[in-house]
Amino acid sequence: MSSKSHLPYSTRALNHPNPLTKKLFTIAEEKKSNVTVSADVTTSAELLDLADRLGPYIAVLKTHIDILSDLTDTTLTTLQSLAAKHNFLIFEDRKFIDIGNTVQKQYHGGALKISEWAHIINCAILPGEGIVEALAKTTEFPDFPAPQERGLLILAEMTSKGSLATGSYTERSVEYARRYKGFVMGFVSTRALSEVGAALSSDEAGNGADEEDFVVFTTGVNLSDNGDKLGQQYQTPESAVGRGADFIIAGRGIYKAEDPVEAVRRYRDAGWGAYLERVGGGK
Ligand code: S5P
Repeated sequence: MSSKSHLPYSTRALNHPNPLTKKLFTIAEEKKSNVTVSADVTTSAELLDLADRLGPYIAVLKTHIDILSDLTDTTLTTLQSLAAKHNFLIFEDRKFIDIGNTVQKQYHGGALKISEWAHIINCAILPGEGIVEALAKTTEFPDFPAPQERGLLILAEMTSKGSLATGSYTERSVEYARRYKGFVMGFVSTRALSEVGAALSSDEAGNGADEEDFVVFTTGVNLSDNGDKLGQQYQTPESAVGRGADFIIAGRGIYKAEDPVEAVRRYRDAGWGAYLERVGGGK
């Protein structure tokens, strides 16, 4: 199985079968940015301010919407307008992890109405294949908004010390991604998983592994720290992209900086430079 990470985003966008992945690569190319900012602030004002100021420099804005102390419908509609204004996608880092019947209700409807405003969501596969199937099937509900603009990342590895998402757990993540690749865009992982995928037999769904092109989002990216006191472990944008990240996710390195706009530009330059290096500098 060949990884597509040596190819430019524009080439990967060209014939990509998943419309949201295609859009994501197109945005990255247009904005010359592979940065996802993890906007882990706790008020709507801070979140919307960051979205507006950092919006021009990012491909994706990642939220933990349930940490906002004052979430309203206006927060969500304004966030959507800012995503349209600055051309970025919204990734709600809800990490669904429950039986199918429950995650469908958490994703579509409920207090957070995630399906209405988040282009990208993620899940952990601890419950088994059913969680991926249930989330994918939610997009077939008659009142599901814009199924072409919704996608899932499987959390195949974690950056925290002692993470148990390793070995066969990570292999299963790749296997489930292949079975539901109409909805699964790729992974949150610390590296490209093409080697892990190669270790598996070509999948039962009959999808040729050579044809697949999953996106890798790598979190735990920071230009100045090695980690925090609660087990987070960091790597640099260069290291993450070198290991196969297509999109780098940085939180505190950007939003806690004295000047978050200056910081996001540094992460963008570092991430883009590493990407150009990886694809041979030709683009
Ligand atoms: O393995 C992971 C997966 C995720 S999504 N490790 C992580 O740190 N995350 C998330 O990335 C985490 O929930 C947080 O929102 C962000 C990292 O933030 P930072 O401030 O440490 O850059």
